[in-house]
This record gives sequence, structure tokens and C-alpha cells, in this order.
Amino acid sequence: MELKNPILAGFYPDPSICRVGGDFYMVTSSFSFFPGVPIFHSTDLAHWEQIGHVLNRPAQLPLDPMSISSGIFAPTIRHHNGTFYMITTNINHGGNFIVTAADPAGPWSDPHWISGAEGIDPSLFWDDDGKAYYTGTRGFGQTVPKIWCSEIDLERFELVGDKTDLWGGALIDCHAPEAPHLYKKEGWYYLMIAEGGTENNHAVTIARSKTVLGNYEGCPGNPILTHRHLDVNDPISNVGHGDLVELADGSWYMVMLASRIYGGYHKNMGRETFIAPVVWQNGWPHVSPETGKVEWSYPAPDLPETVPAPKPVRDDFEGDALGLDWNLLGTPVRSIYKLEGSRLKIRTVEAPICPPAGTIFERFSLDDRIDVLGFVGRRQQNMSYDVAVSLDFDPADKAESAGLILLQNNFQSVRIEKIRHNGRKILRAVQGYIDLEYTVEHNLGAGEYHQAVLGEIEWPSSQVILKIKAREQDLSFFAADESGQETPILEHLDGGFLGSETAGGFIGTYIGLFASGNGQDTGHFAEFDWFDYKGRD
Ligand code: 6LW
Repeated sequence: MELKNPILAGFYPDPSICRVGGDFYMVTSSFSFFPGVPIFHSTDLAHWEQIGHVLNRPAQLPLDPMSISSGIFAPTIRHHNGTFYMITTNINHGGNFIVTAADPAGPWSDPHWISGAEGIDPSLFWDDDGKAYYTGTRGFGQTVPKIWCSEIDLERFELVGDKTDLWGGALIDCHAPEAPHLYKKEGWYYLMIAEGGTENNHAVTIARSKTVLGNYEGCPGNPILTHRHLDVNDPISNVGHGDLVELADGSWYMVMLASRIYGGYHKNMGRETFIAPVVWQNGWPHVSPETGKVEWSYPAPDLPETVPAPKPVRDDFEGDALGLDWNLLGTPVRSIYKLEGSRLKIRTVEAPICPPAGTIFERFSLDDRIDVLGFVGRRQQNMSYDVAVSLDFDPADKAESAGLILLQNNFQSVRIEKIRHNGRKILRAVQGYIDLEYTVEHNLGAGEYHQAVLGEIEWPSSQVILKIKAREQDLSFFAADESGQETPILEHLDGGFLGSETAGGFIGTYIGLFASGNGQDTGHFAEFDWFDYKGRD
């Protein structure tokens, strides 16, 4: 058996891992997608099965659908004295909070908000004397952010005593020291962080101290992991933001985020979860020691295998709940879909799936006037893939639309939509994009939103099978009838614009089903009978 990277394919950034006996659990960031913080289980580190979402109730997860790269930032998962703890930041709704559970599959508690906890990327550490410590990054977005630490009372979920700055990163004035985790090994406290920013200068660095609050001395070999020195088009890039786990036999592994780069410096799948072995030498960890960089595969550790059933290509939308692959965008403060008669029915809500052309976006592009979007989507997990979906929709007037969208963020997407235009029923391909006034340091997009109709065909029937064939960055869109006869709508679009390096933000591409009344909730439903996703790489 081998550990094959990525271990979580598609948009699964900022992984955090913990081990409880023979079981490993992992969580990742989820930003403005609902439910939030997917949680995975494994017994062998190679096969991971999603067992739920940590945040699956609206009361746990206030989110804005038009602020896709805000919401839930990097989570940490830990287990202590029979309780699971997940700590994270809701960047635009309340800050840092902890939820707990006896069973990692849930239910998880309501949020315990940590008053006075500044910044992002919180983590928890228990010392041998039973005291618990909170670490985070403060000064985020300023010139000299710092990793800070405070004791925390986990009965009352309150910080205790002073906040101490522990470390500012390995490089002088380093960019974005973040993602701190504390570990204790052989009498040393190790503080592992990420720095350099979550693009191709990303890195993992480490410092250690004899006492928990410092003084921390940096590892002379820092960074202990980076691909920043490699070609930016290296097929594995942006390596950083890791968490360590010790196996029962005393061996160690690191999970970290990295991106698969293809068709130029494009990372359409955003930041994914990778793994590498770690050995300790002379008191410091060495990651992937044979080559010093993250590889596509490693021999698996000697652990009992648990191989999940292969995922079916087709979702028939049977049952009364969506599968764990599916997400909404923003908190469902009112219902936007129903599962009925083995169909997913999405309501023609008032918000357009993409903003009107001419909208000006800044920073995280907040638009809190929009409460819900008629969007149900899943991650792109392969460089090449085929998608097909059966849509039954008869647009009642010229405002309604429904279809299939590749969505990188609120203002970077391409969609095929069924609309009624001048009395004709048509299927058209529309690209949404923003002028690239792209702020590299802060990962934020700003500019004017545009839309371009790139293809159009007449389609009188309410029934259609919409298809996407993605061959790396070469994207083609088709309509098919029940006999399978395909008609192209748009062929050979360069998909490179669906990468977050041009779009800004933290997201990987989603494949979404949508419906809208474009200005008013018309109370109709676009009906999706089945959905196929087939990875080809
Ligand atoms: C996260 C930070 C980072 O909070 O990006 O790569 C931010 N690391 O640690 C969003 O994922």
C-alpha cells in the first residue's frame, strides 16, 4: 500500500489531524460553504472517509454567500480526556470559537466564542500538568504579525492571564506567520507555523523552547518544508500550513496544504491536503527526508487498512438528505432546495447566481443584502473530468435561469444556463470575470465584474442533459437529449481563469447546480434528476 498524494483531492486547505488510538481524524477549512469544516476518518493515513461536517447547523455557522473567501478559516482538531475539540475562526461573524463532541461524527456543540482572542488560526495544546494553551496569529494583515499564546480555561472557554508573543517566524519580518501548532517531545515545546503566505512562497518553519511560553529558538534548518525554491510551475506548489501526528509506533507524519499546478501557474482545485513522512534528527523534524520535498507517493506505514466503498459516479438524489460531497454557499437562513421524488429541486430565489455586470468588488466583496443563493455544489477533484446533469426546467419568464456552473468565487465563473429570451428558450454559456487588480500580498480580488456570453443554442424542450468535458484547462460544454445526441454550446474555453491565483481568495473550483429568479423569488424549482462526476486523472 502507498500513501498517494493528494490524500484529500480538491479544495481541502489548512488540514489539521489528530490520532485517538488506531483512528485518525482530519478537518479542513470551508470558508463560506455550508455545512462547514468537513471531518474525515482513517485508520491507515492512505484512505480517508468523510464522516460528517463539524459545523452543520445554521446556528453554528453564520456565513455570507457573497463573501466566499471569508467565513471559516483554518481549523484545528484535538482530542483530550475523551472529548474532541475543534477550534477555528469565523473571520466575518464572531471571530475565534471552539466546538466539542464526544463522537467526531457529531453532534458537535454550539460555538463557545473566545472573548479577547485576537487574529486567526487558533490551536489548542495541553501540557502534562493538565493546563491548556491557546495559540493564534495576531496582527494579521499588519507588518509584523506574531504568534501569540495564552492559557485557556476549557471549562469556561475563557483565556486566562497574559497573552505572550511567542515567535515572529524564521525570516526577519517574515510574511504572514500563521497556522501555529504546539507539540511536546522529549522535554521540548515545539511551535510549528506556516510563513511566506499561502501562495508559492509558503513554508513550514519551527522553533522550540524548554518552557511553554518561551523563549523559542528557531530551527537552524528552517524552513523545514517549502517548495518556494522550485519552479513556480512545479506540479506540486504552495506547500505549507502543516500539522504533525505521531503514530503508535513512534513514527511521525505531517499533513499540509499544497496545490496541483496545471496549464501554467493555475491551481483550479485551490489548496488540497497532502501528506509526508517526518523523521526527527538532532532534536528537529525533517520532512520527506529522502528528497526534502513533497512527493506524489510514499510507502504507507504498517497500519490496518480501511478501504471505503468507491464513490459512485452518479448521484440519483434519492433519500431525504444531500450526500456529504454537496455544499451550499452561505448559511441556509431559508430553504433553497428540496429533495423530492428522487430529484434535487432548487428554488428560483431572487439573488442572481452571479452578480450583475458592472458590480465593483473590493477585498472580500461583502454584499450582505444577499441572504441566500440558489446554489448546490461539489468540489472539482481532478484535473480532467466529465460532468453530466439531467435538468428539467421551463423558464417561466425572461428573468428565470437555471443550470450548471463552474465557480471559483463569486466573480470568477463560467455557467451554462437555460433562459427564455425574446420568446425563445435557449441554453447559453456565460463567463463571469473580474479585471485583475489583484493584490498578491493579501490574496484579495478587487475590480469591476464583467459577463460575456460565449455561446448560445436554442433548446425548446424543458428536459436537457448538460455536460462539461474538462481536459486539464481545456473546457467544453454540451447539451444532450435523452438519446445522448450532443450539441456543443461552447468548446475549448481555457479554464486557467478558474484558479485562485488570478481570482484571489482561498477557494478551489466548485461544480454547482443553480436556479434564480434574477431579481425576485418566483417560487419555481429547477429540477435535477441525477448528477454524474467522473474524474479522469
Ligand atoms: C489560513 C492561513 C492560511 O487561515 O490561509 O495557508 C488562511 N494558510 O493559515 C486561509 O486558509
